[in-house]
Amino acid sequence: MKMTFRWFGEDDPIPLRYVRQIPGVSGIVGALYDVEVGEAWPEDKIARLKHMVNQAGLELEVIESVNVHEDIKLGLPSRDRHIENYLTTVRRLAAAGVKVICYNFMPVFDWFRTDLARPLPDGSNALFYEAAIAESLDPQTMVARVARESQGFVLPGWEPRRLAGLESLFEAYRGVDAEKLFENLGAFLRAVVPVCEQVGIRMAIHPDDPPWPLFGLPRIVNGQANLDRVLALVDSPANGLTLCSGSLGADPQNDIPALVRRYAGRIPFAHIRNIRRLAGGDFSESSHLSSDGSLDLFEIVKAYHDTDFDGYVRPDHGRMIWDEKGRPGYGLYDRALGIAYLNGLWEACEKGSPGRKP
Ligand SMILES: [Mn+2]
Repeated sequence: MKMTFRWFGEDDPIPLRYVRQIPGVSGIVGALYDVEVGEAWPEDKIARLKHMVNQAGLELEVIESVNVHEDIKLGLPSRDRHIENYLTTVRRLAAAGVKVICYNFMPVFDWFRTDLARPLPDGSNALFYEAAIAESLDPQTMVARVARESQGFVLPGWEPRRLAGLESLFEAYRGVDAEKLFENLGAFLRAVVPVCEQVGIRMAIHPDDPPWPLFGLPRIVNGQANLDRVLALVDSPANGLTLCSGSLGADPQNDIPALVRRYAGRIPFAHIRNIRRLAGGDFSESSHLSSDGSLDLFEIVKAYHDTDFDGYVRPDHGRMIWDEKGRPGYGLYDRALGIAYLNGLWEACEKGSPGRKP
């Protein structure tokens, strides 16, 4: 297991030297945030990011995300040009030493919450999903709400550029149901995975978050049956999952330790965090501690350990604690606490296993 930490580049309020001081962290999960989705990532910008990260004593082996242009998800004729650009980016990232590319295939919206700073009983705050609000608001209002609550930061997946022309995007998705979306994902993977195999990159699709349809848009990366299908689209280790416990775990049907065991060998990247499921489909993000949420983090880490997981891990999101100001979900303190806890669980698994190395 290689422990990593997501970092948003030079405008991230968390300096890399702080990240370097979190015990056990070997690398950054990074991205270029100033390249238009669908364009090829320039070599000099990749090199600059890598240099910054390496200078801090950290590795840059995981990219989250290289976003997929909506034309590819929609299956428009213009997708070919965007896929070509995607392949150029894949080759350039491989040349820079990147091993895993996380991406998602969610129409229009990326992850979705109704509150970015819902107070918790201990005085901290966290991302929160309230089903009644999600079901009653229109997409435009929702986008405005997220922008208002984001503390002045641009949130990954909610870049204003990406959400420009929301109405025409919704219009374009009218004819795209889950089957069509699967078809379009298949076409994308059949083009991208062979190149990844050649250059030593593993693609890792992030589940839909939350794992159910929103605003009438289809979602197809949300549970065992569909994950089986995604992996079967191209049967290769280079077609893998970012197994996100918090995203999939919002649906009580998803048994995370069982999914970890089922997909062993096809999980190059693990997001491990907890959530607390509430009545009516609501859920709150929580600290990583098992007793603070609905997921058993020990059983999840044990499933990775039992299946000889040797991929990358990140603590995904954290709460905002100790009056920290930052990107919702992406403060330093609670993510660092999450890492310390995951390290502890992993060490306990190592030393508790019979036949462990001395
Ligand atoms: Mn995640």
